[in-house]
Amino acid sequence: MKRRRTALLTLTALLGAVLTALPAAPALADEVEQLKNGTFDTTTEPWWSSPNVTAGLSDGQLCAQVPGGTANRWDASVGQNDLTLVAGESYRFSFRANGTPEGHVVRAIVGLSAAPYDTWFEVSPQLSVSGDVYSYTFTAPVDTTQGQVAFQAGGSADPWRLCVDDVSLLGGVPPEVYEPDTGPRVRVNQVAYLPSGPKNATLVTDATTRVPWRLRDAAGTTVAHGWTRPRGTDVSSGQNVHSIDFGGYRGRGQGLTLVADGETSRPFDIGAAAYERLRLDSLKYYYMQRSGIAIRDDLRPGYGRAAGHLDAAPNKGDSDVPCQPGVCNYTLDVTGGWYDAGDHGKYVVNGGITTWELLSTYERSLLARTGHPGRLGDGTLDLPESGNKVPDILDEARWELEFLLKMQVPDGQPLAGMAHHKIHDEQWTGLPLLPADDPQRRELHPPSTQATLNLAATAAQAARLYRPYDKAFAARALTAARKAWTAALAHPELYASESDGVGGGTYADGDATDEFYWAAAELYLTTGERQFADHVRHSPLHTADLFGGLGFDWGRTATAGRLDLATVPNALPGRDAVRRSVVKGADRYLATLDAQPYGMPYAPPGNLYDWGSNAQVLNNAVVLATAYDLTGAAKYRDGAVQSMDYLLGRNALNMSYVTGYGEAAAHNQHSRWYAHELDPSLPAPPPGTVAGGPNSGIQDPYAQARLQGCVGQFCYIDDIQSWATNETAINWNAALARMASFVADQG
Ligand code: 9MR
Repeated sequence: MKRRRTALLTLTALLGAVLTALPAAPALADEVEQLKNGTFDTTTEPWWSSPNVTAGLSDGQLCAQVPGGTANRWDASVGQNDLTLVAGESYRFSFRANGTPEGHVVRAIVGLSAAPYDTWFEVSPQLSVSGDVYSYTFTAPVDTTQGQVAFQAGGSADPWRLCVDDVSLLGGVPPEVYEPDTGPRVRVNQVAYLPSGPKNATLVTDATTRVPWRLRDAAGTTVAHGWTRPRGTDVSSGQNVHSIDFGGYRGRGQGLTLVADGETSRPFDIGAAAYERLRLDSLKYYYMQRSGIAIRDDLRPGYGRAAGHLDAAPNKGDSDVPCQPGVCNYTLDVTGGWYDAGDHGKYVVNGGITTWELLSTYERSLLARTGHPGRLGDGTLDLPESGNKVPDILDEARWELEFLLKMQVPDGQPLAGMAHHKIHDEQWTGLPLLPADDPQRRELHPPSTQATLNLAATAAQAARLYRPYDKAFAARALTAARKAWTAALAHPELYASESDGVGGGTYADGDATDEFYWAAAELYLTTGERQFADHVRHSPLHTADLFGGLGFDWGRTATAGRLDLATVPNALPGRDAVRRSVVKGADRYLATLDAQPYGMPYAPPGNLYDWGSNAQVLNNAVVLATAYDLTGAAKYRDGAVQSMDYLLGRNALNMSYVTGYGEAAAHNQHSRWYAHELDPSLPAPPPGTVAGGPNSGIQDPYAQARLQGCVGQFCYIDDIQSWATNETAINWNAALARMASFVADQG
């Protein structure tokens, strides 16, 4: 485009003048353009376009006539291949773009030009007719000579015209400096404190001696005051902090604020209502993760969608799924279940721990002194099954249980009774992509010991919990659990491969001792049989300390068994020691929580926050909550309740990690269908969705470009592209549901 080029030349001339007058800036010397012909002065070579797109020169720009009626963004594209990118080097990707008619979205990406088409950077601006200039910096995660820049314009019902100009990919630029907006320095639970519960906050300050604080009601009247407690440098954030304890205040109210050091916190309530809502929202999430069923818009306004992975094109469907080549000679109907996370995969290991945590949320409501089964009863979750006289939480968990049962290798086949580790797409897909639009072939992956024991554990647990509602299902579940247990004993070391991670996550785990312990515990609790009690008592994990810095999760499942042995009535010899071990673990987490100025029961070794750290914080809180259920001692209840403050805003980023809860809350979780950030016509994640949270590994390129060198709590970014820090996942929401339900019960 002529006019723009003149402007650009003028800027270069100016810069040149400045540069001759000043010592040369070294960063600029290395900046190298990677694209050929991004200005389209006389030709569009060497840019390509997909066959359904007519592209050509128009007014010094590249313009593309995009057909209507395609499903995905990448179904209609223009781009340039054969780019060389260097791992760790930062690039400025800039372009000018316009779209007619107004408001169409283009997905601009830098990625791999060949399968599996990894995307290293993407943006999806909504274009105007007059056009805008877009400019971004990202850091390449790999070395490649097969890089690609592409503008993907498909997915529109109607045809439209896309024009781009001044497309540039400049290498050797300084990496982007990312400064999170952390708002006021007084950090509170932005949702609610319980009237009779602990009330703590954290102040980020340079002050080294105590400063006064005031608690104000919504009208601005001071209702309590006191002094902060200086805590020095907080390891988890690297900040100098004070803590504030305003637990002496027991009034109720809405819109309170805490003022200290000249800063006013975000508003919060004192009351239990929000936790009653969160208990249900965090559970209502599962219906929207369901595969194989249309989501009814009347039940989830704004979230209705077509059924995913039944057999309607372009889905290949989950009703007749073959194995990966060479793995088996049969196909299985594995329809149903929940999508794991932001992807369309379904994994037995993660499905297992998730189902366990939902079922134990229900089981706790039956057994604990503060449990209220009615709050999880029939009609509470607005499900298609509501009204069937079965508690809704059991209806929801059954959707997954039926899928887990389908993943068992049929009789007569090699490895009969084992469970396939997972089923997912042959290749990774991009975002956004509604489940019903996924065109990939689906494959069963080899059975694993861990998947088999996840099936055994949850099916055994289901057998005791569904018996009052559906005897036949309970019996079927127990038969499958026994069969899985026997098969796992016969194949105790069949592990999923670390390298089987194309098209879905690996969920690889090199140790099944914990799954054996957990499955034996559940089988024992349901049947009371000696063989299972013996396995439990002889497991090295029975007396091991399970309550370390990291919380339990899909790969560390022994705690699930230990907690249930402690809480579900049983006659295991030595059961008192089991109960004491949980209380001892809780003492450890209380000590951690007290030592942390942000008050969470989580201090991972080396301050290295793990993938899904938010769920680990929550699961450590579950240990505290269980110690309260076992002992009735208020300190454990208060510790469990206080742990929620961290999730809901009392943290270094001053944000709630739960959508719809708190004034500044995460809302861009990585998901192929709650992809509002990429496509305004899609919904954002539903209320009550927890983000994975700070992850020191920052495995995704988006986080890598912005969070290099991040300290603990700062290893998080609320962007849909950060799948390592900001995904939604069924196991993480289960930990949230478990804790929301506990806290609501304390109100
Ligand atoms: O939560 C999982 C984390 O613990 C693993 O380290 C990681 C890599 O295997 O995978 C995470 O789980 C993802 C899964 O593999 C695929 N679906 C999305 C899950 C959440 O990110």
